[in-house]
Amino acid sequence: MMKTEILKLLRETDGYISGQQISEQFGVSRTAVWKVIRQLQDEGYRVEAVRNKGYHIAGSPDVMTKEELDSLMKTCWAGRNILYYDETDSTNLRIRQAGEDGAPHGTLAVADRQTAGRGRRGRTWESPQGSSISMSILLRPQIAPNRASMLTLVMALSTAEGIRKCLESADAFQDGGVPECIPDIQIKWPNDIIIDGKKLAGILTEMSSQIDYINHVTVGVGINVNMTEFPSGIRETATSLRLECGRRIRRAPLIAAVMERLEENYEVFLKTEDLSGLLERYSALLVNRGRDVLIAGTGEEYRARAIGIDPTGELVVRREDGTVEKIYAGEVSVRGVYGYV
Ligand code: BT5
Repeated sequence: MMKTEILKLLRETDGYISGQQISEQFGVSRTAVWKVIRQLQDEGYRVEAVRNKGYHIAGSPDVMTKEELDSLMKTCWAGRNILYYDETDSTNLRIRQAGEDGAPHGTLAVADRQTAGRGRRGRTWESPQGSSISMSILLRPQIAPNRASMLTLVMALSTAEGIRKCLESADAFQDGGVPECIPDIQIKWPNDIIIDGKKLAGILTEMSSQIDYINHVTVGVGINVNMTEFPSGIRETATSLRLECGRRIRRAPLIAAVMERLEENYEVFLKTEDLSGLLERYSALLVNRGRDVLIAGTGEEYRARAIGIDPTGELVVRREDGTVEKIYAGEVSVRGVYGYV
């Protein structure tokens, strides 16, 4: 479609491109080009026209459709087969079903809104319409089932890196332009993405397996993008990119950026079937590192100093008596001693 092509050209051009150049490139009249530009403007794209210079795209709306996602995806397999829903119960459930129906590795379900978004252990996840990202990817790793929990950490790293990378590009913002400062995006082991002590995103990994064989894994990510307020239960602990950056963010490029990071990090993970190749980058983003944490969940609750993670993704902590222990994500929940982190 010419509209998609012209849009792509405008995005790829730094500065201005003349109507003449566009019409020559596509072999159409300048009036035809002008009509497409008008259509784009009607759809909300901020295309500026300057006499003697031409056209320039200053900002794009937050369109999240299958076409928009497909056009931005730069990966080989991650997010290459997209199932898009304006509304669904939970993208993790859609991917579990797709996995059972034989969908390919890398299939990605994206929803504008979830009616039954899920957290871990039966908790709920808020995913309101128009302002959040709810997505789940289908993975078919040929690894032992007891290694699958590490995929949560692979996704956490990819989400943090993808968000950061996206915020560095003008394409991320509805009004164009790059931000003056990018907030520190950190990881709270094992599955939360944090900005300034508040939860920006969460990850839920689920698996269908035999005793020694993985059928498939679903890794779901929820990201708070353009929300300006939260329900009372999470008002103190949740944040969004819009609240942190003060700007409206486009969701589609963000999804594409996370998929790009995931594809690369997943390949690194598969080489050793653990996190050794990702440890350095993960640890650099680990908000718990060097801090006291409260460990709860296996009966007794105790305080310890988090040291880092080991290559299998377990949190390494030192207890007050000096003994070093490893905490497996499935066993416990870790809370900061001072508030949420
Ligand atoms: C998580 O659980 O953080 C995993 C969230 C995974 C959500 C994605 S969205 C796509 C896919 N489809 C799904 O159905 N789920 C996945 P957990 O660590 O258990 O945290 C849940 C807790 O976070 C809740 O009990 C609330 O306190 C809080 N919470 C709920 N919604 C939130 C939000 N939008 N932002 C921040 N915190 C939230």
